[in-house]
Amino acid sequence: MMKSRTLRIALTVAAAAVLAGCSSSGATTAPVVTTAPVVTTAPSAAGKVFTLKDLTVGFIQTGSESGWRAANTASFKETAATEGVTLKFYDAQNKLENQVSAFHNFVQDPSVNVIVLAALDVTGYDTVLAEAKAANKLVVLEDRRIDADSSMYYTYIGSDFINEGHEGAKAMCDLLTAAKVTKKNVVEISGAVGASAGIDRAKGFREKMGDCGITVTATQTGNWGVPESKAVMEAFLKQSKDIQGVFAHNDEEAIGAIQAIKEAGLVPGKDIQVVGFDATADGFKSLISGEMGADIECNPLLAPQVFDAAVKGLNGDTTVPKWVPSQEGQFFAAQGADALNALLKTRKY
Ligand code: GYE
Repeated sequence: MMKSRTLRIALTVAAAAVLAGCSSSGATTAPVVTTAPVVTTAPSAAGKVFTLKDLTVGFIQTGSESGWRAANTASFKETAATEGVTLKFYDAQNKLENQVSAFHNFVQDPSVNVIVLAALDVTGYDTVLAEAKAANKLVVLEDRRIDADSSMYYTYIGSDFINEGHEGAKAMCDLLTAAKVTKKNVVEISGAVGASAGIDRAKGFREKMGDCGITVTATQTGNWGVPESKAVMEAFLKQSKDIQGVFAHNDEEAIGAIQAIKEAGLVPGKDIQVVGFDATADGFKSLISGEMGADIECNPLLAPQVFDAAVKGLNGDTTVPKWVPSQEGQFFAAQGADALNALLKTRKY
């Protein structure tokens, strides 16, 4: 029996095909399965040199779950407007099946010559990736990696989340050492289940946490949001007050944990050390107040690199690596409010 999620995806693809069949003529046509011939836009059509203005990008975004995501979406909309790229933006509202059906529809759409995917999950795209390959549509992954053979997409532009996890563990070690605590019990508020950003940050953190004897005593998803993460931290504190640190997979989750810590009468940054990820403006404010001790940056401004790679791909350039890691750093409360405030003024997110 096909696993329910795979069945749901297959049904979604078939449904999208039927819908595609319906929408064009209005009259119901016989259900077509995804073998319908699609209009191909072979890259580097003979002699044509593609430029940014030739791009019609079908962009499949995860949703709007965080400050990081808002900055990532703005990067695509603003860069497209500046560079004259035609952007067909799709917000999947954090539903995998929505991403799969949008992907299918962009493969069917003859005007689209590049599909850009910010993947909600590491799996679930095999069918539509194969469709895109059959239709000779260029696919670029942005932000998050997927567990697919790299021959199924042109390139992936996004962060080294495992390295971010390493940096998070190192920062937590430094904070706990500076706090002179003997025990190093850390609770984890993880990202949405299935997302490579969360999976890899968790892996990276665990690869380095042994350096100072950290133990992860509890873990639960906060789905990248403040209210859900606050509730998770409240539950952790009810279970045990023997917590010295919080490893939160993004700034919203760290801010939720900070709210719960304060409502429990404890002092974040003193009684419990908090490490977050993204380094958005809200994350910076928590660093400046000293409630968050470290914020591991993750760069959302990826559109220029993605569009440049797409042009190279359409022009048949085979020199672009399969992964282009983002440039990013780390920020610490110890840098001091003045320095952090000065930095904050220079940042776009
Ligand atoms: O950390 C989080 C967002 O994929 C890097 O997704 C991104 C993550 C980011 O919701 O805030």
